[in-house]
Amino acid sequence: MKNFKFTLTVFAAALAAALAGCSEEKKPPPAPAVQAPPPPPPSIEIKIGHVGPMTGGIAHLGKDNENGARLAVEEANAAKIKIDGKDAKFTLVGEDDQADPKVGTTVAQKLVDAKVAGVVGHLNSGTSIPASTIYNQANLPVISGSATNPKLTEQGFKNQFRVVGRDDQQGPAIASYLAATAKPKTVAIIDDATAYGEGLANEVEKTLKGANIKVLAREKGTDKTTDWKAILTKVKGRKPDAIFYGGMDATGGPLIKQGRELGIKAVFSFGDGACTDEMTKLAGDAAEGLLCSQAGIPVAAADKKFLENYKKKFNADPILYSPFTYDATNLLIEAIKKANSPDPAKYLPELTKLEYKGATGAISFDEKGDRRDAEMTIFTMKGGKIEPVAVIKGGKTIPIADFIAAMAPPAPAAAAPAPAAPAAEPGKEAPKAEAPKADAMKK
Ligand code: ABU
Repeated sequence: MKNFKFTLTVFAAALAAALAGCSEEKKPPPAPAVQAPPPPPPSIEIKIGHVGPMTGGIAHLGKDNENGARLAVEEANAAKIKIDGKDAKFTLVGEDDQADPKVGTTVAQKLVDAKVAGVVGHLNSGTSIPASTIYNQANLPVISGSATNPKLTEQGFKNQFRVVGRDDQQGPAIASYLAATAKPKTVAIIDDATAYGEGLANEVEKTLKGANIKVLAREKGTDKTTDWKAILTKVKGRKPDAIFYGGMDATGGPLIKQGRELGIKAVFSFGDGACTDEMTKLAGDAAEGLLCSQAGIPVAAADKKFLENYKKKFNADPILYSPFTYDATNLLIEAIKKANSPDPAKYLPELTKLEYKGATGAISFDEKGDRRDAEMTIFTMKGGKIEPVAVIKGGKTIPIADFIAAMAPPAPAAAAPAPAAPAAEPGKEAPKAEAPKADAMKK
């Protein structure tokens, strides 16, 4: 019995040990140590300011300018640029200056306080000039894609640039073309009393007088005038052969419409601010035959990729100066890349010496901050569309088809016969007028 008990005890102990062993084997393996996710790569936010009128009569132009800047910022983010070893995240800080000089200075200060790295704008000369003092005090680089009054870059500010031409180029260009094509004996000049409208009208007057054309007494409205009948009635009585208006499309449209309604037969001509297809919406058939100018290449001659991407993103075609604000934004980004820093003190020296191939052609700045060798384009309104006729560059007048062909990239070497130039406006007639004289180009 004793032996049996002993045997049973030994058996129970062995069984317990075996069971214990079994249960140890079935235990799940120890959980691996939880690993912390890798830290996100260091990033840097770089703010770019854009200013223009987002409300009021020329909000369509302000929005067009802002779209150009926005497209450039989005493309830069997609390109995953690194600045100082960090992922650069560009953001566009948009402001509305309402095309009002006072509001312009207020929003300029707002952008300085927001610590933007640079500014694209303003659209108007009348806002750009007073705002430039604020940007200059903050040593903040600013590039306008549309302001054409010479004073902007005549103040000796090292931080101020523009990527369009100046009105002391544009005035002689449109006045010479008007003189050559319409051959007027007398011209009436009206302006909107803004820095741009009045300044451009003065340049036109100088050139016409230089060509021995009689310039009649100046008439003035404002940048909000839409009822021009009293002024036009006075002008009609003076029987001008041509009328030049210095102002924007929102006021130029009613002006030409009411002029025709009053029976004025004179040739109308406008500057860049009123050289848009908007004229058709505002004036209808009355705008046919309008002569006008832009202080740069025509939109149709801008880089094809830019035109496609703009259309894709905004479901609309660029109106006037968005290819230029696109380039202005890219110039800021390029200089930041070259300096490897968004600090204006570090990248401003890079900006001044950039040689950049933009959507509007080759860009570099002279010592004043003006675009070197800026083009001027002459347009006529035909069938409800403003159509480029000729580009004036370096004192030479180039028929538009030749200019667009020269802008197009060369055909690949192995390609079959080169396709016709990607003409925005194929088969356009070369200008029949004699070319404006090279010496009419002041700058
Ligand atoms: N250059 C046309 C419109 C902008 C400006 O005021 O200069």
